[in-house]
Amino acid sequence: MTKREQAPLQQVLETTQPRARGGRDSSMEVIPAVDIRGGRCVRLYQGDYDRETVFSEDPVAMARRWEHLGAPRLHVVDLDGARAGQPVNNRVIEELLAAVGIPVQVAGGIRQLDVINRYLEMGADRVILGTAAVHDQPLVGKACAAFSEAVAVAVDARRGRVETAGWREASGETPEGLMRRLAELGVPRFIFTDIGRDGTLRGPNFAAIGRLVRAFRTPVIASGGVTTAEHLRRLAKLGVEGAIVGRALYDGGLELAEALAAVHQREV
Ligand code: AMZ
Repeated sequence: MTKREQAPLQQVLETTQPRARGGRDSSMEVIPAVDIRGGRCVRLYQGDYDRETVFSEDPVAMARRWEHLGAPRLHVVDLDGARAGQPVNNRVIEELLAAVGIPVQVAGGIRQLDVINRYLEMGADRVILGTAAVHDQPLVGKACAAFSEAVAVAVDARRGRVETAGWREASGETPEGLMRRLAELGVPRFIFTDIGRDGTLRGPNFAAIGRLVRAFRTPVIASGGVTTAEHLRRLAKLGVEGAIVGRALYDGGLELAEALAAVHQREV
């Protein structure tokens, strides 16, 4: 008997029906980002490798801290890996995965099936494909067939065009165009980042996020510029599945407890 057959009816209904939009917002996940470069926990400004702020020498301790403070999941990016096209900070990510009990999604430099496999074996809950989703769609198809829900695709756009390879190459493709093709391949989840907002504390691109959520039945996690509790409430109303928060939690004055409370109002 499969897990779904054993699940209570309510749960089955929730997982098989399209998400309710506008209102059913208490389930949005607030996901702290742990971006790793040179073994340290950093934030970049608009993804620019020359505009880095180091927040900790110890990404594993940082991950533990977010878990301790109640994060339901973590978003871990190997920034060197995204630029190099292969994992670079995989040792520290392996340590991090061993050190926390909450689900962790891992991104950056994941361009081959065996790399996906290794991260999943290390305990990653999901692996995220960015560049490969633009340039190697057969890989995305194979990954989704082999690992289904453990795969997600990052759609990272600047001024409405998707970028790859550490956000240093423009693809010319629109997020909608890319997502349409990938949804057909069976991608179970998208993570949309507005690069121009990322690390800026300027607020998310609500218009673009709203359009994508309405256009696709595939769940969308929003990223880039999320700074206040009000931003999180608005994202929840748009119907996103989760919101990744980076700089705001590190130096933008947003407490994780406040962020979690903003989207779990019925539970506080
Ligand atoms: O900040 C950056 N320059 C950056 C970044 N955060 N470049 C890539 N990334 C992230 C993407 C995605 O999660 O948002 O790396 C991942 C994609 O990596 P790859 O190697 O699959 O393109």
